[in-house]
Amino acid sequence: MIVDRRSLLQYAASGAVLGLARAAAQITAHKADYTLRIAPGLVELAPRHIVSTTLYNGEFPGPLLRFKEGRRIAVDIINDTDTPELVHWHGQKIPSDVDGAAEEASPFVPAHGMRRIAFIPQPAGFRFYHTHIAAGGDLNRGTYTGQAGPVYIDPKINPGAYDREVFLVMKEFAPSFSRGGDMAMDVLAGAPLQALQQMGKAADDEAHQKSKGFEVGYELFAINGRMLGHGEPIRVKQGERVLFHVLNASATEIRSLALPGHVFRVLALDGNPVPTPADVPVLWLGTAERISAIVEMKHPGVWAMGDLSDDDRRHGMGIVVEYAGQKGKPLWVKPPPFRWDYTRFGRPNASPASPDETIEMTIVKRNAALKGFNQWTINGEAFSMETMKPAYAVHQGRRYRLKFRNASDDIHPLHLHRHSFELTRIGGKPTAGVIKDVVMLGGFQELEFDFIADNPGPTLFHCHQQLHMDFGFMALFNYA
Ligand SMILES: [Cu+2]
Repeated sequence: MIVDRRSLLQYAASGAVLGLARAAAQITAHKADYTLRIAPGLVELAPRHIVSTTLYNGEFPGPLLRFKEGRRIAVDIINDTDTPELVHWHGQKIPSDVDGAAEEASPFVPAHGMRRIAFIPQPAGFRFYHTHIAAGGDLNRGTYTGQAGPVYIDPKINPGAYDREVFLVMKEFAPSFSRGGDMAMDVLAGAPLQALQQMGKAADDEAHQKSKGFEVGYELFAINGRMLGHGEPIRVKQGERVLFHVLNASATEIRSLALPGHVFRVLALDGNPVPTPADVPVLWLGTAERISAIVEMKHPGVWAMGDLSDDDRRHGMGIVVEYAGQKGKPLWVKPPPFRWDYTRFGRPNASPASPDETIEMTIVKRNAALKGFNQWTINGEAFSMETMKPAYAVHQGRRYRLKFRNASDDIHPLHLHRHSFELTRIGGKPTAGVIKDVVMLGGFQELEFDFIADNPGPTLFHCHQQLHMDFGFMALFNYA
């Protein structure tokens, strides 16, 4: 078990010393609204592929938790594993002590212990929960495990312009390390910037290690814990309007999704309604991103809805969509090339409010600098899990613009805890009105988003790629 000094202190304070007796008393006093039990278990991806990993309530994905906006809930988190755990409530505006991140001083759920947390779910929309444990070089920890599940916070008023909802959780299993890996290409709109390419090259030249660091690859791929063709198909009728809530629960990968002969009408990104709903042939999702999109079922057949990567789809990344009365093998048709452009969902011709302050962050990769792993720096500094030193102080009520410059070829799904942000410039284009909590920053590209400091408490910012966050790509904001 790897626990750093500070985690150990928090662990001691939170649970191990006084936790169990008090926790037991809490449980008997009243029942929580929800219980999440963290324990090892099996996932049958297919009859020949049954994997062992850590799960919530013995299933993958973890149970769909439906909350009501603004109505307080209590959750008992029971940890039946040998290591302390953290459940992070991704995309919610809640206090630091229940958010589920050690860097924000949320207490751990002790090994073989429990913790009851309570909070008021907000804002409405598609969120999720997942472990926030650093994995480092251990592929049996963190988001490499099966610890992820969807949350839907029902708004007070639901427009309901659809016939039914289907939740899809995309996730890989059986990870292993390799030297280098394939980078997703042609995913995002915008072009690489020369100045950033030169900066990246300078960092490469400076590196002691000439080889690239380790990357993670996977053997098995699944939607809702089933490989393509091995789960129940999504059974539809002609004319039906199906609202898909798609979550990329990958630890490290960018995913795509297409349904041959159909288009997705994107209504919400990361659970937040977009100003301009638009039709797209393909969904692209960085790690931890969510998309809510309606598909009008008007092309009868039996289809493979799946990832554009032939290799990943053949190893399971897909699900069958079957029209009533149709039979046969599911058909896959490759869609034409399509680059993801967040600005198409923004307010047309709108300029965002101006910020009170702008913070610039330049991201550099140090090849294989940490025992074969790449190290990541923001403005020359890698985040230290030892000191957890805050990098920025923010003032309540102020609007901050974060300007990112990516001097690496990797796409980074940038995530801010406990706050939503508004995209203001991406791929060289200004935009407004797109509210998110994760956004993909393209290789050698720039991106800007604004957030309002309206939820006091330590606030973590990081790349959601597990290898990047574990090896330096994090920063902590404190309220002054
Ligand atoms: Cu990253």
